[in-house]
Amino acid sequence: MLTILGNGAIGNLLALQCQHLQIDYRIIARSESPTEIHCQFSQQSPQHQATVLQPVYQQVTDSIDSDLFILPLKAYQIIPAIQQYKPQLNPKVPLVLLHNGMVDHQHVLQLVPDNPIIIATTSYGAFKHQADGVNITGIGATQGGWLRNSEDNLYFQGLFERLLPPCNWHEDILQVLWRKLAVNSVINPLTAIHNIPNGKLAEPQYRSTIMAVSAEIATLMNRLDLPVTQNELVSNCMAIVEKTAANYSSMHQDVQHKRQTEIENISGYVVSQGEKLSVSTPANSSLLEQIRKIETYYK
Ligand code: KPL
Repeated sequence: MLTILGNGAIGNLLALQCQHLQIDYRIIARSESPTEIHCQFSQQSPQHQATVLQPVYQQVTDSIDSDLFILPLKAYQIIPAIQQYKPQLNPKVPLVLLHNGMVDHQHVLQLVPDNPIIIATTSYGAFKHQADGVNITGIGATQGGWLRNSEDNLYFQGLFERLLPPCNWHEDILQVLWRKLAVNSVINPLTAIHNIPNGKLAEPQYRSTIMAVSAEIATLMNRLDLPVTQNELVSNCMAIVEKTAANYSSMHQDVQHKRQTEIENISGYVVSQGEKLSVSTPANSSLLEQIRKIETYYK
């Protein structure tokens, strides 16, 4: 049995996969709990057809004693959620932290000193257009790794990867997370500030910012013993810009809908690491300040 925290777009997508694969699951709803959710796929295939999900919920106060406790949340919700559900969480249950951006891993390890922990990030695209509807816009890949090992990593990996295949497992998940952070540090704030789809970032006026943001992150990564070059980060980022040219980034959508963005866990994380390691990060700081300013307009 799997427990899924929250019925956001990715939470519903996970539940849909469980329904499809006949895997027993429960959702702990954090907002409304509709009895039916209408799921649409932008790219249809025999496995990806419009479907009605009939979600199975558990009470917010029920104990969490399943095979995996999956937290498909915004990065800034991860620590508060662990604090909230810790009292009812069996210390043997592995957590799967599934999010964009970075969270403070030391804090997580302290909060749950016994539970095994997977960190994962996915490039599946999904958004919730209403409480009882979810659009799955992209079938992507998932990257995962262990922050704290379990007694049987392969068993738990096997369970999780059925839900968001293909799933690549990494010995050094930090490398992967930092590389994803570098992509998000460029695409998310720039598309939100300039109100553009991802593909527009290929235009020359954005080049110098992309270079500067990537250079700062490459310096930080090298300080952390995660070898990389600025060029690698820039070409990684431009490959995603091209691949997702027509998409609007998650931060663009958050700003358009006047929702809290993940900027503190993206550019904010880069800047705080810069302060810690005495690496100057003016390009990332400038993006951070611009998004903070946009957020204050709608608060
Ligand atoms: O992860 C993304 C996001 O929108 O948050 C990218 C990779 C930028 C794709 O849009």
